[in-house]
Amino acid sequence: MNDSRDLNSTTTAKNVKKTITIVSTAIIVAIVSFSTTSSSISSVTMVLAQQTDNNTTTTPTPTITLSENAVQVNATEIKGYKWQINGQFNPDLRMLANTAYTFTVQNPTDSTHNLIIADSQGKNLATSGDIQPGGGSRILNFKTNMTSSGGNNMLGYHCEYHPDLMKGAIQIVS
Ligand SMILES: [Cu+2]
Repeated sequence: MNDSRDLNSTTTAKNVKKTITIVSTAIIVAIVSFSTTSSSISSVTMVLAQQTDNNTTTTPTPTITLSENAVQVNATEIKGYKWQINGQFNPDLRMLANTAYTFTVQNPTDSTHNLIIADSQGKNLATSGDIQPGGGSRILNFKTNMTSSGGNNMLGYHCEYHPDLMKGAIQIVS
């Protein structure tokens, strides 16, 4: 019994070794074929950088393009208050020029929030008004202008009551 078990484990060990060799070779081949263009190299570098970030506490800010007029926004409380927009936490937004957006803002948290879109000088352009805690909901309507108007295509959003926690940048793109 012992002998056959040893034989089995030796065979298994050999198979594992063989599999590892095959996988390593496949990875090397993949890296070599990725390295043939410079854009592939930078994407590999980006993946490596992201993995480094995951090992620390830093999470890169997601950027999403709002290609639909209707946008769902939720106030959330996970390690502090954050806006959740189309499923992402405090994302930077790309909004299309000359487009009317309707933000539906819901607040299931235990604190009042207020979604504000402001220009780069901090001037409020649109506000949802106070959204009551425990399930309150408000609509914020906002129509973007041309990207070139006054060179002011960088905007931002935040909460009036938690401006350092619930915020993100907005870029108007054509
Ligand atoms: Cu808030």
